[in-house]
Amino acid sequence: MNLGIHALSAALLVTTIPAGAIAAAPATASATLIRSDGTEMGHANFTARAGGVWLDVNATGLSPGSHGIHLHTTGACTTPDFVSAGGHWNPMHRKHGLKSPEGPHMGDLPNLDVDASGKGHAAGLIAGATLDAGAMGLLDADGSALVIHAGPDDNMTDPSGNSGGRQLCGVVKAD
Ligand SMILES: [Cu+2]
Repeated sequence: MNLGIHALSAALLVTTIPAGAIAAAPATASATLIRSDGTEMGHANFTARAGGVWLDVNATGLSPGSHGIHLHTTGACTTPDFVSAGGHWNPMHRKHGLKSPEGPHMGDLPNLDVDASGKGHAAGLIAGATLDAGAMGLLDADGSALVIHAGPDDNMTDPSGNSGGRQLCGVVKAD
């Protein structure tokens, strides 16, 4: 009989804990954007949500106009050229370009609009991405990086959209 009473007590205990108290906090990550000399020029926040990862990015010191912006496959931003970040993050093995019938890369994002003061802000959902080390995770073994380019992405040309050199780079790091 004692065993039965203990089992019942345990069941009641579990059911009386509010659901919110045992739910994990939303996973977040961030990236500090640096330019070729290592100076900080912006910040990005990543938040896990249903259906993907929400990205919110603020950057400065860019030329006014449209700039390619992507998630790249390696979490390394070695100055001055940021080639260390590798190619676009592409876990689905598709071609580059939001307008490409064979695309896009998971890391392809809409061009960043930069105002006359050199500042740009963008926010949106990276559908299907996760903030973990899984197959669709931005925090896999070699990480990932957010890169902003000198020119606009034509949303078509594989593998990089002809968006020019890499101006800002930030390694995605779990908060
Ligand atoms: Cu890029």
